[in-house]
Amino acid sequence: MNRKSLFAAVAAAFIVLPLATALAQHSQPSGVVTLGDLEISDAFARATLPSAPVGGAYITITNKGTAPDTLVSASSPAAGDVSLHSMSMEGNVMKMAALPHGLDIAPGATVAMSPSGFHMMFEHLNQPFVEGKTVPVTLSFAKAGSIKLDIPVLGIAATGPAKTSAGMSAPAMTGGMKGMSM
Ligand SMILES: [Cu+2]
Repeated sequence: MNRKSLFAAVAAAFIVLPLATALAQHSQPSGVVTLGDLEISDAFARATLPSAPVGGAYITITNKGTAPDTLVSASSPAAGDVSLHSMSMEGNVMKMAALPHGLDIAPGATVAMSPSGFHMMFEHLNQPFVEGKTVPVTLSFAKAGSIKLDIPVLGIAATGPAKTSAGMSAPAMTGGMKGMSM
């Protein structure tokens, strides 16, 4: 190898390495996942107490396309039933309701689930959600189709995905699910 081709090889290594790192980050569960025109990001679930019958998980969906789409359903081998819920304050009480037609994502819109808003509700858990583990979930969209995610489980009072800013917390929900009525 002469000096010129050695230089080329070293230069190539420096160009390729950052690219490989970027690709590796792209496929991590906490990163952005693309499904058709949709980008799914910021997935997290809350750890549950050993005897808790329900758990919650949250994702952010961005519709980069020009047509509306709908998250129709979610399912998981970790729970007997997964449903899509909304949450709203009624006086001092959190009211939770199933979304009868699923969760709409308008073209260009970003819908961020959170413990104080839209969420995926896991009922009849087969086992507790353990911090540091993941929960497998299959999401079905009306247009984009289906995708399986492994959602990272954070702390029992997590209010946002890992590395989120402190200002993103939801003060109304601190202290767990107290004051919530179905
Ligand atoms: Cu719920």
